[in-house]
Amino acid sequence: PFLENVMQHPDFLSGNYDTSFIDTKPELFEFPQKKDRGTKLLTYIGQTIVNGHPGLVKADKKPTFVKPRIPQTSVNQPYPSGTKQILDEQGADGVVKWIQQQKKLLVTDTTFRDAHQSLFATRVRTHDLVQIAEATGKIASDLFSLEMWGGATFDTSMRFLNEDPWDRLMQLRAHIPNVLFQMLFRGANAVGYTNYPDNVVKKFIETSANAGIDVFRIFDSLNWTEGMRLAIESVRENGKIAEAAICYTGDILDPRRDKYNLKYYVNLAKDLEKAGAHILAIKDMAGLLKPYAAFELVKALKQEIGIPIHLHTHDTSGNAGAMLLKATEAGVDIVDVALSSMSGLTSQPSLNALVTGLEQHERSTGLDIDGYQQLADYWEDVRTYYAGFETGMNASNAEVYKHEMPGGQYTNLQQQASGVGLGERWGEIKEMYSNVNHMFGDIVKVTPSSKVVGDMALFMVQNNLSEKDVYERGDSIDFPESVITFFQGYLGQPYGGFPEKLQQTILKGRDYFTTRPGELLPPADFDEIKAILEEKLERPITDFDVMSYVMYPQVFLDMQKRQQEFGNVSVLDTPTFFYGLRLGEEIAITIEQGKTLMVKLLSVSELSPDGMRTIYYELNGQPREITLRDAG
Ligand code: 3PY
Ligand code: ZN
Repeated sequence: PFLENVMQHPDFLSGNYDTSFIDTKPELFEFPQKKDRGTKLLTYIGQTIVNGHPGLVKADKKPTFVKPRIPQTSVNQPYPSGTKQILDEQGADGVVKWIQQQKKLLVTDTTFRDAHQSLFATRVRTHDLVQIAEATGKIASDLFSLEMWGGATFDTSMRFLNEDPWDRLMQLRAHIPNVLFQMLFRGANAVGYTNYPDNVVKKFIETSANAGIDVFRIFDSLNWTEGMRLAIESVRENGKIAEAAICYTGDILDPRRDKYNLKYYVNLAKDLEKAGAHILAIKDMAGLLKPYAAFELVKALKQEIGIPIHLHTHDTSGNAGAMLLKATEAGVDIVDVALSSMSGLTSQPSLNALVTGLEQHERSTGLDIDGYQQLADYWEDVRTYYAGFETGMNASNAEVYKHEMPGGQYTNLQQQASGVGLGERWGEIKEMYSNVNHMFGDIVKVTPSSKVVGDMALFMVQNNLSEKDVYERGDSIDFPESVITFFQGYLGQPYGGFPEKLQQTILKGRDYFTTRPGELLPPADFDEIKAILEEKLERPITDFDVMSYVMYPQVFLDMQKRQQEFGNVSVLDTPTFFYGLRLGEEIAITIEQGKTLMVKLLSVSELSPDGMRTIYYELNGQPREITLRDAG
């Protein structure tokens, strides 16, 4: 009967993976008529001129931007060999051995993934990554790795940028053949927000390994090893590097916070080493690891485990630079940093500052600082394109030690709060976030568990509920869906278990998992999904499409629809993508190698009585017009 309940669960029926989702939503397949590529792009640009870009305040006029400085590297200059060659020639164990032979501190650059995820809502487009890819491969060849995929990028590239995440991965791989590519993988939640059946997790890893990922940083949002084993094994089976993470929360130096003490982390690390991790990651997603705590933690781990240690943090409090130095003294092998112009605050600390700060030290990184300055210059210019998505945080803030919100969640939750009219009560929400964490039994908070805490905090503030109200009147309260499924064990089991009374109050007799959801969820039928998509979309469907669909069915199909209407908008430069064109402006759009469209904006008509505007262009010298609705 339990399994039956699972199958009847609304989450399952609405389906993250099964094909019933397709049957219940025929409107998803009503596509607009086929048009040529030029018309589609003119429609997109016109739409952006008239109605602005979703999520951006509509500008009266397209802002002006400087042309990004791209470091000059010669096409004839070969790519220096790097860590990727070590993996290809000596395998994952060869890389581990190589790391252990290094005295210098090794460096991962997160600019391509976490830096922009944490600074401006994961909005960096493939276009801007590809422009700097060759220079990155040639200049940054002595990095340990580039973190460049996974986490929120998979979802956002489809949802907001109309881009295929797989295409980004393969384009970057083609331009950077020498440095290890690293992704963030949410264990049983893959790159989504809930547990997937085991065959989905395995297939996703296999597909990304084939497309170019070398290092998989695997974490579980509750530090539940059971949720990570399958991913670790699958990465190993694919000959890639399994980096398993302990997510850091609390404060090991504070005797009052004894749930997550040094012993807890050491035991977890030992479990992950036993489970087959090649590297251990310390994932400090909120930036709570204090400098002297880092020293103690890294020192203890170096004594207790035999695999290399890779440290990830966020600089929200402003303490992260100091923390990295203490971790370096304690013997950490690899650290995550971002190019200076993409560093600090909710992002990672600065690569350039770390590299120069450690010069002459016995563990100096040996990286060429002039080259990295050039890469930072490029990102300084490109970052201005995304100003409309910036967090608005101007200075570091040590309050993070109190609310413990991950770097990537802070501004999202703030947005969510404003969206439901609670912008004014942000202070209360932060405090409630901390209370909810306490009510939930002090849990690890990272995607997706952090979202559950955020949803509950918002819900309580919105409905003026205190903790006492929840216990006393909980039977008559409809809690948010994410909170219910969390207490049903859909994200796995928290350390120390669920608080029983609250679980009963929230579940109201519903069934719940005590084992791994992935074991019980029926496997996805990839062939069936492929066949149906092929029929409905009337085009050949790749394994990549199938995986995108399985992760985010609705988002994937919405994107297909927009692609039918607007074509491949990833060929547009970013200012045009966000702001359209200025009157009289002409751009060249390379739609495929050797095929360029010249597009010039001539004029935009007044609003017609039925709410339409006509945009007059020149396309390759010929007049063209597009008429569309002004949403007002
Ligand atoms: C993600 O899962 O996207 C994260 O960055 C978690 O820290
Ligand atoms: Zn992070």
